[in-house]
Amino acid sequence: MQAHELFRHLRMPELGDVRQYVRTLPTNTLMGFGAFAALTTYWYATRPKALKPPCDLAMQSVEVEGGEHARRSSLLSSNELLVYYYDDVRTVYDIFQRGVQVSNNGPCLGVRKPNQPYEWISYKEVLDRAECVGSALLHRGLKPSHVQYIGIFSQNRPEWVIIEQGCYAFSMVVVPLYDTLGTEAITYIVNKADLSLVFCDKPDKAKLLLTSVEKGEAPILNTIVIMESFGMDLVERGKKCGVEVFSMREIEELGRAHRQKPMPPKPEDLAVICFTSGTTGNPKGAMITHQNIVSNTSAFVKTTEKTFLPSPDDVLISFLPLAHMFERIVECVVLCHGARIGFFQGDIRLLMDDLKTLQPTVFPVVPRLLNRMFDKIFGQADTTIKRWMLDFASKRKEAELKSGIVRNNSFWDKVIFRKIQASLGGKVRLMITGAAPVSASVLTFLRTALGCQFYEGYGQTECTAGCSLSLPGDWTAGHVGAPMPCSIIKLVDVQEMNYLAAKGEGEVCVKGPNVFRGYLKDPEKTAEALDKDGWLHTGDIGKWLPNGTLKIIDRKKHIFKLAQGEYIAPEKIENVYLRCEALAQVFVHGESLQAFLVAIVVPDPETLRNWAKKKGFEGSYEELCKNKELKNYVLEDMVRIGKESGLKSFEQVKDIAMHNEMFTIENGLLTPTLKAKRPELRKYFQSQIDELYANAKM
Ligand SMILES: *[C@@H]1O[C@H](CO)[C@@H](O)[C@H](O)[C@H]1NC(C)=O
Ligand SMILES: *[C@@H]1O[C@H](CO)[C@@H](O)[C@H](O)[C@H]1NC(C)=O
Ligand SMILES: CC(=O)N[C@H]1CO[C@H](CO)[C@@H](O)[C@@H]1O
Repeated sequence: MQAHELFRHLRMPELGDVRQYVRTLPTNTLMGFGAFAALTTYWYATRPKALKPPCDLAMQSVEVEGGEHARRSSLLSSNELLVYYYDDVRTVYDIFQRGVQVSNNGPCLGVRKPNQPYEWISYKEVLDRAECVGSALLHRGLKPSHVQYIGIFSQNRPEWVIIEQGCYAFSMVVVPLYDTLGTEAITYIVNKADLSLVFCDKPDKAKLLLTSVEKGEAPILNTIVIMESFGMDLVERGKKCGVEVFSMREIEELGRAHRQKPMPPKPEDLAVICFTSGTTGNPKGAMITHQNIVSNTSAFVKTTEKTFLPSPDDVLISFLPLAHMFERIVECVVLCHGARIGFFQGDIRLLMDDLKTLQPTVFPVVPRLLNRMFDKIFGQADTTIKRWMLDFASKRKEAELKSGIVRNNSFWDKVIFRKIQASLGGKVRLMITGAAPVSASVLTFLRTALGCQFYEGYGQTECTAGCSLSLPGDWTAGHVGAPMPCSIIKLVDVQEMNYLAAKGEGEVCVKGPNVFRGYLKDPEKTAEALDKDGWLHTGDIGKWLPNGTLKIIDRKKHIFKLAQGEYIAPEKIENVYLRCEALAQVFVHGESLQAFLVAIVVPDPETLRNWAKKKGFEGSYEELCKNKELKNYVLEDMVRIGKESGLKSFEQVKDIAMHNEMFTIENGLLTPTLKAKRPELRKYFQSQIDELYANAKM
């Protein structure tokens, strides 16, 4: 490079004079200048730029007038909440229409076969197929109405979006079904939502539904559409129990032959009924309108507009279940801007390969996956020095993050983190996590290692995925950001746990256009979640931090009183007892008519025999579980650990029963998220519990 070219990089004025001067300099000095200029150029080119936050981060939320310490986003200029961002986008149907336009009919949905590149279908093609599906539904006698519910029982794939858009084109409502609900819950939903037609991806799922129909448990179901190929035996089997079985292609062709003009929904119409299985009883169907979805999507766009607006060049990797609102909202953000969605192959073990092939720019994640990534990175760093380097590099970048700088081109990225970034395809510029809390150290490390904008949100299905989100520029962890522009958040006293709104702590309650319309045909559960003023009670305990961000600090626990009036939080006690080496699971039970607690415990099949041996007991796991003397040793150990951990005497159990079968999702004692179903546990163990109380009285 010539010296005068270097000077041009430095953008110095009066270049003519300088050139003149340079010609008169000796060569050595010139080389020195050259080196200096090259370094300066490099420094300029890689100079970190701070992401300009959209507001003053010192105060990210503002108190709303009218008391109750409720707060709204400081991005809003008044208490008027954001309902939509683009004037012409008020429904999910509009979202897709906008995508068709801004992408100029670009690629929309992509899939790949094993070891192949992605193949794409265009926006118009999706729209065309969607309208065919919708027309076919009308032809089959389904009504273009916001009380017409259509089941989708499938993993993420293009057909999911096509069917969904097909339903919206004719104002119908989508009801996602998913495996982890379990057969019983799926049958329950088919009946509760009057699903006469369900789309399935695989023949297995169709078989599961047919079995319910054959047993007479789902009389309403009369049509199943299967996306993948299947044998004629299924059609025959369906015929016998009055269910017509079609292939997806047949349905699309039927619609093409009887094409109808779309009859799009209104913003206040239902779009989705999202069934979630809670800790108690049957699944609940959260009724979510088009406005709910659009307001959430808009709030996300509004929050990140200055730092991340997707363009048709953006690519989302779709692998988190579409049955949940979190993924749906991310897809809406992407589709609204004409960007692309590439689907994983359907097997999470192939995700890394899919990422490398797709090279996504948008990568939504859940904490479970983040933890796994974190463990893997440190697992692969097999020497102390490598781990130390990772840590050191992360600390250097954390210092930059604190001043709002997000980048992937620093020295540390090139030397340490490039491989990690490349494993995600090497193009990621936006990540979002939500759905569950993520540890601050994991989040901060990954923010530094991946060098992309990485948001953390908080929310639940009932407020359409989220109600708070971290603001661009605040890359600190340990909070869930400020209220989204579409919601107000207030904290409500939970006296028995000593959280008071006046002190900035309490149960998180949310209001706004993203809050759902209640549970399908379940006024009782709706009343538990939504109060008469429209506040959604989340059951989470939050705390306002001084800069107006929200921190989730606890969960409103299941709490009850014993006969003398002491408050008991059984989960806390269970967590203490779980430290006993011999135990795998503990269920603590108490009631207001009894003066003390009892517990059902499941000894750990892996450690029990060893543990018992030390106390002088031999036998199989089952035998040991029945051994009354051993039981006394276990109880003794529990009480010892309870005491060490500071349990009060009324918090200690007085007696236990040992059970030799784990609480699982299959036996109905755990939720799909592995939380204890307390009322079910109580019912299941009623006789043991009665016996424990009866024995104690003798
Ligand atoms: C670094 O970030 C930029 C902008 O966000 C992106 O275009 C680029 O692909 C990223 N590079 C890697 C290796 O992740
Ligand atoms: C907001 O407050 C929390 C807790 O005090 C802190 O960790 C975080 O750094 C603050 N954010 C900013 C941008 O100052
Ligand atoms: C109100 C709002 O916008 N909430 C959520 C919308 O969806 C995103 C992504 O799914 C969440 O992170 C937000 O918190």
